[in-house]
Amino acid sequence: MILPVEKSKSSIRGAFILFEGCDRAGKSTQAAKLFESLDALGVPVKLWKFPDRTTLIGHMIDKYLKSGHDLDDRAIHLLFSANRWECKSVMKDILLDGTTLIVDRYAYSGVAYSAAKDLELEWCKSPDIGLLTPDIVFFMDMKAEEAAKRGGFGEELYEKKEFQEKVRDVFMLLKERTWETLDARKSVTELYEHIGKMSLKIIQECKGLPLKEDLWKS
Ligand code: DGP
Repeated sequence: MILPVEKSKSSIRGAFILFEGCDRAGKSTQAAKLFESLDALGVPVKLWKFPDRTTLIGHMIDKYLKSGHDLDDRAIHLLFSANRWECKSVMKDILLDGTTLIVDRYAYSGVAYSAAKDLELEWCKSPDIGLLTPDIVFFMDMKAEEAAKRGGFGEELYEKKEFQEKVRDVFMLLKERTWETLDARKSVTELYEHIGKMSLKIIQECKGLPLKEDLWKS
């Protein structure tokens, strides 16, 4: 008789690789490129994007971003955070299953965009305390005036030069040991060379390490 085998969790976990930065800095392009390259190498990998507009909370955020719907700044901040919390357990399972997760925006964007509206930094961080902690953050850095020259800038609510400059300033305050700041003006290929190498290194390093669920816990 063949007994059903319980799906065992691999002791080798995946890496949590995050891309952060202001609008039009090239995060999604690099995240997609990294996904394709790792997938082609046979590395188990998934791509995730925040805000995750596919969920109920994500639909509300999408409506807000597209219509400029009048919503209290703190209320929208909490919605963005709730959107990350509702995905936490699935993200955790993916990582513990040995799959690397490439994430396009996360809690750092949450804080940067809300603190740029003059909400207190510590208040902005608090709802995201205890989320999964990324193993590496590629911060795609670019001045707002450069980003504004790129296609599509200005289509959504936050895409105004002055506001983006404030967002960038807050990002700078959030930098941690795990951050790799990249000059987003460089070519896609040049940037990817570095990102690809660093990602393979971090995937190796994370294999035997426990998953961190201590974002901003002191
Ligand atoms: P994107 O789909 O990456 O272009 O993001 C849509 C917009 O939402 C963009 O202007 C950045 C902003 N954004 C992303 N995450 C958050 C967040 O957690 N909080 C706030 N307030 N804005 C965010």
